[in-house]
Amino acid sequence: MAGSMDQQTPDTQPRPVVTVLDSTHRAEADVRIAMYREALRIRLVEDEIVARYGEQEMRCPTHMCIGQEAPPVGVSAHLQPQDYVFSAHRSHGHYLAKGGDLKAMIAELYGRATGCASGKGGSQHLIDMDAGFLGSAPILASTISVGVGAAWAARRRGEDRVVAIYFGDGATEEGAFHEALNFAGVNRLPVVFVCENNLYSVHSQLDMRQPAHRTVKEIGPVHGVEALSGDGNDIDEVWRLGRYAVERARSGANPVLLEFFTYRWKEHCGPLEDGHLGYRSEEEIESWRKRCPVTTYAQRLSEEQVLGDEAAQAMRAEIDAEVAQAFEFAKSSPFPELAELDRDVFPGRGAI
Ligand SMILES: Cc1ncc(C[n+]2csc(CCOP(=O)(O)OP(=O)(O)O)c2C)c(N)n1
Ligand SMILES: [Mg+2]
Repeated sequence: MAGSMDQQTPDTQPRPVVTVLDSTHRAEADVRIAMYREALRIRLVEDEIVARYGEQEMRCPTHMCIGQEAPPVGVSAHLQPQDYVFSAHRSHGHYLAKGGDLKAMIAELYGRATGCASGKGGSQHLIDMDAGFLGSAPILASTISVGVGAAWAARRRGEDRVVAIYFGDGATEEGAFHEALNFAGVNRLPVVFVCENNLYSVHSQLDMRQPAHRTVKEIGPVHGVEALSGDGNDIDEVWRLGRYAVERARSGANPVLLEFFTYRWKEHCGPLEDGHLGYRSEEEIESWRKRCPVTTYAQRLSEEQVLGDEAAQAMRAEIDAEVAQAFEFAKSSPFPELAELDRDVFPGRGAI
């Protein structure tokens, strides 16, 4: 089956890959500053959602990515405008890092007509076709197979396009994940699978759900997908592994699975803290907070004299203004017309 498909595809000969995994390698200063800026921007957007969620004007379920800013920032730094990104329920960072429109995202959370899904999708259904963010959907692993399909289409059309697909550790327990990996591995599709392993699926620990001593990374090679893992709270490390993976994928050498260890600070869904629930300890939460991807990176850039205090403050003021404008835009936008209700919706049995 794989052989006959290969015969239909355009040239699939891998090109040489020049990137090496040198642990001392760092991005240029301007790229590191841009990555810090994007991580801070994601954090400040999330903080504002948290601050305003209780006003009950954002009525959609919302999964915060606070604490998990490094993977989207470090991977997207290597993506081109024509590349695609797919994501799942915890997708704000992925959308923003790929260049998704902030105003349209906030308007979507407020259910307004100016939202990126016309106000009908909410936080879990973000999309920005212009930015190459082809969408988030909360059915676990569903966008993994759609993303692999997009990579297959790109290959068949001879397009230079890498597809980055983000998902959590819980999604790796879905059959669709394994089928998608296998198909991408067999056909050497230009895909970077990015697993944000935050150790939990809702309130279940990883070691209650998956075999002891078998990491997510180890699933890659059995499906013909090269795999690497690293510190998902370290922007430089994510950048380094992301660079290797995107180049491997783009060259046609092979798809790559990246497993990044990171941590969600807030409750599974919503803006609150959840240490009192008892499924994880306050000590564990605190230990990860101390390794905040945004502040630790700010400190490193300051120590290495890449970013000075004044420039950092100016950057923050700029982002604060942008975030405030996005919320003003959302709140002053109209709700969708009633006629929007069944537009862009597939009619099923019993639909109006
Ligand atoms: C097929 C499917 N089963 C169950 C759910 C309910 N569900 C929503 S999020 C979630 C946990 C996902 O965990 P993970 O993939 O690790 O992502 P995280 O929330 O930790 O970022 C579950 C079980 C779902 N959305 N889809
Ligand atoms: Mg998880």
